[in-house]
Amino acid sequence: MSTDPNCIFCKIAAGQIPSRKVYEDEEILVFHDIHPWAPVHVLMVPKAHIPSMVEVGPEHAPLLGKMMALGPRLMRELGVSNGFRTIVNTGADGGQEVGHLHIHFIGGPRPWAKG
Ligand code: DGP
Repeated sequence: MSTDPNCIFCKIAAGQIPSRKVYEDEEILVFHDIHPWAPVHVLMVPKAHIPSMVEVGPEHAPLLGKMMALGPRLMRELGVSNGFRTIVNTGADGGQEVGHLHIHFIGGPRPWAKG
């Protein structure tokens, strides 16, 4: 499995930087975002260093499918019962700040709702 020694999320996956873990298996780590936008805001990352969605290929399809299927289960376990938002920021213009593929799962009252 490829990792990047300079990557924050690789360091979190390796246990070198602490995080509030929600879920972990051999391929995937889920932890609370350090700057939550809502009562529940977790990040799901592959343990392998994939910089962004741009680098995702057909070989990653099983992993990404597993990630998408896992999200709703974890949100339910975290007490989210009224829906949630999923976001994948990609590249500079996509607002991606950390160069390691991650899916935001954001649940609870909607901070983005107007009015
Ligand atoms: P993005 O803009 O999509 O690249 O979002 C990166 C998110 O990662 C942002 O919401 C803050 C979060 N984040 C950055 N550094 C850390 C960290 O060291 N620990 C945790 N738990 N979250 C982090």
